[in-house]
Amino acid sequence: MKTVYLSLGSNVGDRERNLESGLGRLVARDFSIRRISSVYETEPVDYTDQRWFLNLVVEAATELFPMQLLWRTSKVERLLGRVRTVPKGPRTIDIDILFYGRAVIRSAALEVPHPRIAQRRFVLTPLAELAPDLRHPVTHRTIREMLDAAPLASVRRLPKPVVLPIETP
Ligand code: PH2
Ligand code: MG
Ligand code: MG
Repeated sequence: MKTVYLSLGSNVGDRERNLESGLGRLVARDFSIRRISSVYETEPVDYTDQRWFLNLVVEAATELFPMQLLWRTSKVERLLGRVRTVPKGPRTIDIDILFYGRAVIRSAALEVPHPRIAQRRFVLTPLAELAPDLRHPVTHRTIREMLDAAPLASVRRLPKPVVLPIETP
């Protein structure tokens, strides 16, 4: 069983509902969600001419291997009707693998830890709620240290948590 951290983001349609249904569809016998951060409304970065995002981070336990986990997250993105148009542009749901235990993977299909964690407050802020002392396996910096050094960008915590849909037995 590995502990993994995933980042979810949505900026198209009913953003909150997209996050909830994305979480619900990830869950299976081989993937269980342990903790969910607050939801943040975040200023778009990289490609800035788009709607603000809702972002959150989850901690999960999984028996899936990294590529199997990537197939699962891609499947959920497709199920929610994600269409790839502009790179880093609007999306109904984006699910990124941030950390997979302490594994370091650098392949064409998958890079873990996610290569842009240290630059992204929309990832670091929710992640710091769950695991402020988690260390990056390559740079050895903690989440809190990365957050303190990250470029400024607006992230606002929303008061209402997302609700994980009840699992069907
Ligand atoms: N995702 C991106 C690019 N920019 N900006 C915010 N605020 N939130 C995101 O999830 C996001 C982004 C590419 O995946
Ligand atoms: Mg992304
Ligand atoms: Mg992605």
